[in-house]
Amino acid sequence: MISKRILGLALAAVLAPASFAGVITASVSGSVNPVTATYPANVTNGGFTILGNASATTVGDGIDDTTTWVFDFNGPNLASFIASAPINGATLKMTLTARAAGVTDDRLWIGTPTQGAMPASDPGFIGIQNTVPTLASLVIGQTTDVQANLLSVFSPAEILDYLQNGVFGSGSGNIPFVYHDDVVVSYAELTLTTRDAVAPVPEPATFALLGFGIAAAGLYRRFRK
Ligand SMILES: [Ca+2]
Ligand SMILES: [Ca+2]
Repeated sequence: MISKRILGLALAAVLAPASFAGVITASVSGSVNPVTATYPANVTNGGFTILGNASATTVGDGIDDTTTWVFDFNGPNLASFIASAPINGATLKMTLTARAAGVTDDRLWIGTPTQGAMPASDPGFIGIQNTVPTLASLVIGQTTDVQANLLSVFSPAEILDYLQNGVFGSGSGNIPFVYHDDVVVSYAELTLTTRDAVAPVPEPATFALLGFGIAAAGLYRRFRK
């Protein structure tokens, strides 16, 4: 019978490759049908905060809304990830439900709404229509997964700077986003990679490693006797 300690050693042997520093992911989730409120009240939709404005007072309906969120990368892998820079991949995935025809000129930027409602001159501004080719084909009322390569807009050094130092007072390890304005954002995920990124270990190999770990632990125990 394997003691808890030996099993722990075996699991550590299996988990060591998985704690690799070359990939970090942060995500935020919410409902595709948030509750609504009346401006100036905000709507909390899971990890998203939805802001309205004085000319379109229903907040949370996905029409002329400003949706904000923070990707929080703080955790045990952040320091080792930063040490493994330069960043060579920054993939943003979002689940969007289009609510109005104006979706085709929607915009997304890194920052906070306190920077202004739609800071087209902000260095962090992304013309999402240029980075998400599927945006122009979004169908009103339909929920669609879209993807953007942030390295087509930002340099690896800029992404690293945002990650290390925060953006507009967000604090290090945090990258805040703003989406404006004619969708409900129900999911957002940002995955950052460095050259050290490796493919996940397939399950059969994991089991093989687990077996190896248990065998190694057994040998170690026998050796100590
Ligand atoms: Ca609205
Ligand atoms: Ca729009």
